[in-house]
Amino acid sequence: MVSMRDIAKITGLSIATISRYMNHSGYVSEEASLRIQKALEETDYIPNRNAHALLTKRSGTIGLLVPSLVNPYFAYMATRIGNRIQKDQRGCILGFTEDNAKKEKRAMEMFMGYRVDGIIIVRAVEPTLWQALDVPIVSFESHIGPQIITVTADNVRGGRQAFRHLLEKGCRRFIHVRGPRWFTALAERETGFVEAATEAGKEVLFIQLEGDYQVDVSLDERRIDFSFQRGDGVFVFNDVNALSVMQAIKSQGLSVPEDVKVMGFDNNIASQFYNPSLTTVDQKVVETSNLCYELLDQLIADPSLDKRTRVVPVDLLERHSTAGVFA
Ligand code: XLF
Repeated sequence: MVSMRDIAKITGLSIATISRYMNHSGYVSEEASLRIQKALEETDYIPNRNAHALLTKRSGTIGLLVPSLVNPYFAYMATRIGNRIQKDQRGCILGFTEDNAKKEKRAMEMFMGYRVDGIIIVRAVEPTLWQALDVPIVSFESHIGPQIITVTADNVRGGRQAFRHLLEKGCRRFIHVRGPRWFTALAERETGFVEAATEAGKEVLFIQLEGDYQVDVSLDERRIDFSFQRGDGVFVFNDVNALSVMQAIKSQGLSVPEDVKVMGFDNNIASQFYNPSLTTVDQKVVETSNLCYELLDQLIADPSLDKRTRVVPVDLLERHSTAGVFA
């Protein structure tokens, strides 16, 4: 493997100059920079990250913690953020909470052990774990504390849009399938849905699911004990769970959207391929992922960055699962 010494030999410059150039840590003339860059390219030089870390006192790694990769929304988010990390020539340490406080703690200890330069945590279970850490953190959805930036979708607005859509579709009963009560985003979605229903003088019925999808949960285990009727409009807390609901509706001999209209929240990458394709509230995975990474990157450079919550706008996306209007 090509070393810094080899680059010094090829360019006729000192190792100190090469090191200053590579670590952006002092003056290097334009002419020398061009010579070094040419030699690096011609030799396919791979920088030694450990040496760089010692010099800059930064590990060059980011900790990324997601609930799991089973839910396509989080899989997409992790891929997108991971790509940004890689593009900036940083390392990524990926951890999974599966919405479990013990797993979250273990991931936190691993990140701190590796001295990561920053952490992005998606749907933190245990806010107190993160509050006292002396490392830049961006949190998706969970409000950890005033010193930690939260990025979240406009969930209340999304809930309101969902209700208005089902109302326009002539639905007669409004059902909200809600997920675990501690997911902040879900409480907000529910608030928007219920507020809009109350304003329209309509009642909301609830179905409670105890978890989001995890590695060992099958559709069968989440059988939904509820009697659906023709004319129902169902708003499910996220897209992947809308699948179970459509399954339950079909198993009762009803069709979506002819008998029951169903919609989700996310616009995960698979929702367009469900049968029927799923109407949903698009919570902009690309913008959200980019924003999380860019904020963390800025925070690493400048810890005094404004810590206010960033809210990403949402849009209703109409597809086949709510097609037609009930007479
Ligand atoms: O935490 C919420 C629930 O599920 C998150 O935004 C998601 O919608 C992703 O599927």
